[in-house]
Amino acid sequence: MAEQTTSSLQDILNSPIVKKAVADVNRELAERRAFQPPTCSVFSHMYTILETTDHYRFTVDKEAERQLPNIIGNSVQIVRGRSNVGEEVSACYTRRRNIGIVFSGGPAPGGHNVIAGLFDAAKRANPENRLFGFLVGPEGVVENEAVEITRELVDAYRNLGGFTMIKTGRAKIDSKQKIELSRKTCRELGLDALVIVGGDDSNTNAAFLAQEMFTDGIQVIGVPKTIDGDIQVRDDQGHVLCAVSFGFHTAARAFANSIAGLCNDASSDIKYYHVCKVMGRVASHLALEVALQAHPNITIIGEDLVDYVDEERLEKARRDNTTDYTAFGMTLRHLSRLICDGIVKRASAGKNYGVIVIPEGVLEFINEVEVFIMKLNTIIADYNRTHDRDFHSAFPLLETKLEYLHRLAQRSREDSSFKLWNTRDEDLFNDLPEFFQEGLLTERDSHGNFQFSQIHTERVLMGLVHDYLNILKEKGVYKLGISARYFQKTLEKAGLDPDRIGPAMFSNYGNAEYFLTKPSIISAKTLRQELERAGLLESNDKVPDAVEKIYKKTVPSFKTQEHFYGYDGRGNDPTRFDCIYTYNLGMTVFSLLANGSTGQMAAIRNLEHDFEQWEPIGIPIAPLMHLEERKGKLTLVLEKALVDTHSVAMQVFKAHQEKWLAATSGEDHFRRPGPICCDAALEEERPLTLELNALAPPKP
Ligand code: FBP
Repeated sequence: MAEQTTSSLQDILNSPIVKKAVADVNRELAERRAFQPPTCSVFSHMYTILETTDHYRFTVDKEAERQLPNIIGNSVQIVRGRSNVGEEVSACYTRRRNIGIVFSGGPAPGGHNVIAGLFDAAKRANPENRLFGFLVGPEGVVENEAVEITRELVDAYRNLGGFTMIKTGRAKIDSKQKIELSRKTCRELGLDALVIVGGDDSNTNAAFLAQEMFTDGIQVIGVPKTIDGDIQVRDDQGHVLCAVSFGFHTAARAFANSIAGLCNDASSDIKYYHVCKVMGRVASHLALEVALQAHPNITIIGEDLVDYVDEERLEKARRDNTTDYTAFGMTLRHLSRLICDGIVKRASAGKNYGVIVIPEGVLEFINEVEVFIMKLNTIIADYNRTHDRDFHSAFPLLETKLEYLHRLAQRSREDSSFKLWNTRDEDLFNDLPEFFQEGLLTERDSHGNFQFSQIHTERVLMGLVHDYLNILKEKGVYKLGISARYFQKTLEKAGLDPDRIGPAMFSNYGNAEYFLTKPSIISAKTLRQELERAGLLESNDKVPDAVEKIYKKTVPSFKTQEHFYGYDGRGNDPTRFDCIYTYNLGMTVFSLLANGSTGQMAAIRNLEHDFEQWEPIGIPIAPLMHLEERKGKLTLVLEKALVDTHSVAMQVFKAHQEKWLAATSGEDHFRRPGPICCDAALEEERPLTLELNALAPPKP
C-alpha cells in the first residue's frame, strides 16, 4: 500500500502539469527574455558619431569649475548614425575595449537592459570587446570584485526587473583613498571605461571619477537611474534634455495598479480608508503619476505644501492686529486637517471609505520636520566628525540618543552662542510620538541622506487625522450623510412619517440627496433631546427603533489600512517604455565611449514624444552640479528635480482634485491603469506626467 502511494506520488511529480507548475521559467519569463526592444534609428547604422552642440547653455557653478576642470568644458553631444566613416574614426570606434559597469543605489526596473544594450552595441562594434560587471555596487569597484558579463548572462536577464545580475549597493566612492583604489581596480582590469548607473549622488560620483581618471585615459559615463524620477535635466532656457530617469514609469505603474486594486476594495467593502505611502525619497513625482494613473480620492504632493498659507490664521491675526508667522508653510497639524477636510466632505455624501496617497518624502516639505531633520543631520555629522565612534553605535537606544540631545539643550542654556539644539527644540521633539522620534534619529544612508523609507510617515499623519476627526465628531461636524431614499424607506416601513422626523433630525432635510444630522446631535442623548424639542417624543417615550437605526448609521467610524508601495514596485519587471528606454540608453553609452567622451551622462531626448523622435545624447554632468549641504558640509552635487507645481501635470491634477475626491453622490472616479507587460499594445506608452508636461514645457 505504502509502495503504491510512493510510486503514485512519483508519477504525479513526473506529470507535465507538475513540471510546468514548479519550473522556474514560465511562459511570461520566456516571452520577456525574448522581447527585442526597438532601437532608435541612429543605431541602425554601423557607426555612430557625436555632434557637439552649444545650443544648450548651463550656468556653471564656480566650485564645479574649480573642482572639475577636466570635464567642466564638456557640451551636449548628439548621437548621429553613419554607415561609413573615415578609416581613423572607424579604427577608433572598433578598437578593442574593456568596459566596466556598476549599479549604484536602489534598484530600478530596466537596469539589466542598460547592460544588454551596452553589451550588444559593444559586441557589434568589436566581438572582442569585454564587459565587466562590478558586484554589489561601488564597493565592487573599490575592492575589485567583478565578473565578466557573458552573452548567456545577458540573455538570462533581458527585460527583467531588479539588479540581480550584478546586485547593487549604496557605498560611495567619496574619499581620496577610495578613488585611488578605484583607479587601481580599473588599471588591474585594463579598463578603458567605467559606466555608473545611478541616481543624482551616483552621477555626481561619476563626474568626480571622470575628473580623477582623466589623465589615466579611463572614460567615465553616468546613466540616469532612479524610480524617484528626480533626475531631470533642462538647460538654462528650459530645453528638456532628460525628461525622466529610467525605472520611474514601471514603479509608478506598479504602484498605481496595486492602488487601483485598493480602490476596488474600498468601494466594495465601504468600510476602510486605504492609506498608501508611495516611495520617492524627496520629490513627489511618483505620487503625482499614481494620482493621474489611478485617481485615488486624496493625493498629497509634497511640493504643493511649501507655499501653503493658512488663510484662517492670517485672517485671525489681521483681526487681532498681530502677525502670525505660523500661518506660513505647512505643519503636520495643518496637513492632517486638510486630509480631514476631504474625509468629512466624503462622509457628508455618505462615503465612509476611500483611498489616500501620501508621498514618502512629504515630511521634507513640512517646515517643522524639515528643521528637525536639518538640525539632527548636523548634530549626527558633527558627532561623527569629532568623536572616534559613530553616533549610532555610541547611542544605540532612543533613550541614550535623547539624553545626548538633552545635554545639548542644556549647553544652549549655558552658552548662548550654541544654537543647534535648544530647549524649545527639545520640548517640541519630546511632544512627538516615540516611533517618530526614533524615525527622525535613524541612521542616515552612506550619502548622509535622511532615510524617509524607514519612518512611518503615514502613521504619524493618520494619528493626527484620527485625533482631529474625533474632535470634529464631538463638534458635530463629522457625520455620515444618510441617503434621502434610504431614510424615507426605513421610516415608512416602520410606519413613521419621514416629513415629521426629518426636519427635527437633519439640518438639510428637503431636497438634498444626503441628509446630515443637526450639529447638535452628537449622541443618542442629544438625538432624543432634539426629538423632544420638536414635540415628537415625550420624556418617557422610547426613541423609535427605525430612528435609532438611522442615527447609528450617521455616526462614522474611521478605520484605516496602511500600505507601503516601494520595494515591490522598484523590483517589478520593466514596462515596455522602460525596456526600450534602457536598452537604448545602453547603446547610447557605447556611442559615447566609442567616440571618446567622458564625464557625460547618457540620455535620450524627446522621451515625451513618439519613439521615432527619440534622440540619444550625452549630457555634460559637471555644469549641472551645484553646492548643497550634505552631512553638515557644503558639497558639490547634482540637483534633484522636484515636482514643478506650475507644470501642466500639476495643473491637470489640481483641476481634478475635487472630482477625484468624489464628495458627491454617485460613484468615485477611480481609473484602472492595468498590469505591466512589455509587449502589449494596450500598455500606455510613457508616463502620463511626461505626456502632459510636453503640452507646455516649463519656463526657465
Ligand atoms: P535611488 O535614489 O538610489 O534610486 O533609490 C530610491 C529609493 O527607492 C527611494 O524611493 C527610497 O526612499 C530609497 O530608495 C529607499 O532606500 P533603501 O533601499 O536604502 O531602503
